Order: sequence, then C-alpha cells, then structure tokens
Amino acid sequence: MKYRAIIFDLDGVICSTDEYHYAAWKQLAKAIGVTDFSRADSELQRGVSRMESLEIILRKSDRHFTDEEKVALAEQKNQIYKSMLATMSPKDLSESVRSTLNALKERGLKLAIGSSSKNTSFILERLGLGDFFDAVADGNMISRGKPDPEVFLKAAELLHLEPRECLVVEDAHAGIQAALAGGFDAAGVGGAASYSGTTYPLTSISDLVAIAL
Ligand code: B16
Ligand code: MG
Repeated sequence: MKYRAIIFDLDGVICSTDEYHYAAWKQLAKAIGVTDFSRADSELQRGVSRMESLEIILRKSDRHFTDEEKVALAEQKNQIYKSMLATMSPKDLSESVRSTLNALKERGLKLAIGSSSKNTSFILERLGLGDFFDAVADGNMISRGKPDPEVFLKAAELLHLEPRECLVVEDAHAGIQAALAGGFDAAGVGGAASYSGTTYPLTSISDLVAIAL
C-alpha cells in the first residue's frame, strides 16, 4: 500500500458544516452592523480557526473591539453554530463518504481526523462516527491553526506514524498548505483540487480508494 493512514479534514470533507459556519457568521456579522459579509469572505474562513475567522469579519467593521468583546462575539457565533449542529444526524453523512470510509478501513488503512474545529467530537457524535476513527486531532489540542501543520502532525503522532506514511484530505487552501508544510501528501476536494501543490486533485472522495492502495 502507498500509505498506511489517511487523515481527513472534517468540515468540507467528511461533512458540509461549512454551510452552517456561513449562516452563523452571517447572523453574527449582521448583529454587529456588517451587512456585506459574503460567500467570498466565507471562503477565506475555510479551515482557519474560530478567532481568525472572526477577524475576517471584523476587518469589515469600523468599530474597535477589545479582546474580551472578541471572545464574547466568537462565543455568540459558536452558540448559533452549535444549535445548527444539533439538528444533524447520521443521515447527514453522504453515501459516498460512508462507503469510502468503510472501503478504506476494510483494506487495512488507519483513518484519522485532523480538524481545526473545537466542535469535532460533537460533530462526529451527531454523524454516528463517535467511535469510528483510529485517532482524532482537533482544535482543542493545538496552539497554531492551519496553515501551520500542528493538527496533522498531532494526528500522525496519535497514529504512531510518520507524515510520509499518511495522506491528508482537505477542502481548504490553508489545509493543503498545512499538510505540505508538515511533510504529508495532500488530496484536495472541491476548490482544493485546483490549488498548486495539491498532490492528488479529487473529483470524488471515492477516488481515494484507488490512490491509497
Ligand atoms: P470551530 P476544518 C474548520 O474546520 C472550519 O473549516 C473553519 O471554518 C472553522 O473556523 C474552524 O474549523 C474552527 O471551527 O469554530 O467549530 O472551532 O475544516 O478544519 O474541519
Ligand atoms: Mg475543511
């Protein structure tokens, strides 16, 4: 086998929580008078930490916010976001993701999560994947967000593997950069398929089965 493990990003790869992020940030932006928060702004938030995502919105505001106020705003957004996550169920796992994960596991690959999200455990539980992965590295375990490779290096460490033995799957530019900076090969879905540096552009997540063997 070409790799011993696959490390999956969560939001935008395993599930479509990116739409909930957009809706929740849009609501927060409106509450602080930022009415032109757009899909393009939301793209910049893909894969980056909650506080950095907030900064992308605050750049559009004339007001100055103290650090305390920023923490409160991020918490406000997270409450809106979590109320959306609470509606998720195993039905929100697409058939192509489910069958790909099962096929890779059956072939003996170790499977892990490498996500910036501090809500990772909650999301995996909602999807019925609470016990599925061999290792989970998330936003609660790191001090530097993507494009820093810390979260993927943590996942590899939890798997007791070297980066060159693991393939990272990402939807975000920051995530592809993080994987490459850590010494991992990177497969890109969605927009990340066309980023320079992406090792394997995917048209479907099921392409992974042929790549990893
Ligand atoms: P949270 P990923 C990332 O997840 C999201 O893409 C990004 O939009 C979000 O800001 C970040 O998680 C933090 O999420 O607010 O739940 O801690 O793509 O790394 O799985
Ligand atoms: Mg992502």
